[in-house]
Amino acid sequence: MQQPNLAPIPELYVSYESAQKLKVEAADLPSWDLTPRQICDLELLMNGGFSPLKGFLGQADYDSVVDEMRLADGTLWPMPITLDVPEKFADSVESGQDIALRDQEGVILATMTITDKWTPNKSREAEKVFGADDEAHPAVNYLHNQAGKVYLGGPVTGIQQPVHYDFKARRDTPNELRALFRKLGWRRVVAFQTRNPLHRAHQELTFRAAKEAQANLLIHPVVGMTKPGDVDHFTRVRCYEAVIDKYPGATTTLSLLNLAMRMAGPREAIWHGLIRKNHGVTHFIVGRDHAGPGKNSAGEDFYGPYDAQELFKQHQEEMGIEMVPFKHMVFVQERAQYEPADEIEEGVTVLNISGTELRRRLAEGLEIPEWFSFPEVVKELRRTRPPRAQQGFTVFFTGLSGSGKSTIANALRVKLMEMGGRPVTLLDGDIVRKNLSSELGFSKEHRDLNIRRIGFVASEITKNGGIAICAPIAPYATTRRAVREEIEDFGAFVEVHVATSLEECERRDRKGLYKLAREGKIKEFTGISDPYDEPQNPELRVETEGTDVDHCAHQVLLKLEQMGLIGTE
Ligand code: PPS
Repeated sequence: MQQPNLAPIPELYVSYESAQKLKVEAADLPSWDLTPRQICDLELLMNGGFSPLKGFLGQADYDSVVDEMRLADGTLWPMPITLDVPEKFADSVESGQDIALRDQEGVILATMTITDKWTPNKSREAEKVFGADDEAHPAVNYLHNQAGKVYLGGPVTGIQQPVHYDFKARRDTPNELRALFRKLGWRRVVAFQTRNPLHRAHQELTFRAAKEAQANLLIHPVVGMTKPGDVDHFTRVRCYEAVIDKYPGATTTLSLLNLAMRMAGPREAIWHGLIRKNHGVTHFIVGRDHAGPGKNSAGEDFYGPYDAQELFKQHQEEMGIEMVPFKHMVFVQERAQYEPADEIEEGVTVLNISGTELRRRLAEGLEIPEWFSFPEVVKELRRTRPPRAQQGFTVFFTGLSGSGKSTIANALRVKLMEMGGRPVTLLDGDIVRKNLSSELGFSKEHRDLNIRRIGFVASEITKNGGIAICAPIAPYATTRRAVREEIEDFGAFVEVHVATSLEECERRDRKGLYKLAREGKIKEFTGISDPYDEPQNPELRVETEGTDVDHCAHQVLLKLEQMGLIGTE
């Protein structure tokens, strides 16, 4: 079973001449601008990474994949690869019709013949594929809050690969990797999937895995989409390039995979294995909590730590790729080396630094010992993640109209400017609505757009090392979460709930709006005729009743200090 078949795998591209012709014809077709996740999926569909899929799943295949982890013809395939679109676009196209699939700049990458159009039961998909209909799971959150309502399915005709400007030489299609393995004479190859920087423990375990499997090693990190909050792939690739030199020469290679992960644990492990098989790999490392999404909304793990290994083991024969189970490696101080945790006798000193502890040390500028990582890797991580006191961040006030958000935000702005060091920008609800969002009203759609615009500006400020203070009502939890995710890629997001009660806001009625809302003269007024989702876990909740503004602003400052975002001196 480990004998590789390194013959080329079928791709969905047409010849260069046909592609040129098709591109011209496709310009007249209805066209769909692919989302970043769909672009990743399309790339792997077209280059054979998702073989045997020939396009986005139709309804029969979708139902069968969701229920049975198999295509309708019985072939093992664990992940629904679907083209989700909004109802408006779905209503404008029919089964039997061809559509053009474009990237975000409008370049036509492929055409698709629509064979199926349906409205999926997303809760069922969440339960079956991700194990729970719980939006704490990033893919379930995506499914409910980002993906369109309707799915289109049908075969894809590939015109060109998505364009990448970064690390071109490190990206390989399945056929390019197959050709490389043929050329190098690599008959057994073990792949390591990762979305994190490699530290010494990973290097040790991958090296051991390769020795055990008597195979060469492919470091195959995901650079498409990973878990929100992960280290960006630019930094990671620089880290991988530093680590690749630590392996014995000519045993190991590095290639980047433009996959959009779903964090689906056991199902994801099977999916990852099939993708690697398509890339000409014979063995695949499955670790503890493979592609784990973190905790659910009850604070528990979504999957058991070895569920992925179990499921993989059951299917590896059929998949034609063998699992090398991940050994949890720890550092034994007395012997100054990494060893599998389950092989260590009592009484020796075991050292370990968790991901959380590493982030804390980076955030606080603390030492990261050489036994844990390579100096080159630590240097890259420190460049990207300077100590928190030097990073940009966003303070996001949310609360009812008249709760005191703007007043506290203003006081905070002045105090932060007094301290100096970083530029401070206030994006107050009213100011934003005068400038950035002057054409918007208060429908759900418009409020979402308003908050997303604020989030976009705040994320740019945060990325560039500034402080953004936002003070809109931001009544919807899902929109606040989306903004948080966007900003946390670059720095801290500090949500402050200004928890003044509706009764008190109405009693103050500083702008006379509550009266008008009660009289029905203002429609969709937050708290009266439009909902406000109270934040469940804000970084800080401030009560304004019986407390002066200065004190509230001071509470925020203390929180920022406690989070290491501002200096104490
Ligand atoms: S949102 O929901 O976050 O987009 O709202 P925001 O941009 O913060 O704007 C809120 C200010 O607009 C005034 N206003 C209303 N608020 C809520 N609902 C309705 N229908 C509405 N119409 C006008 C109100 O003065 C809010 O100001 P603040 O500063 O919150 O008191």
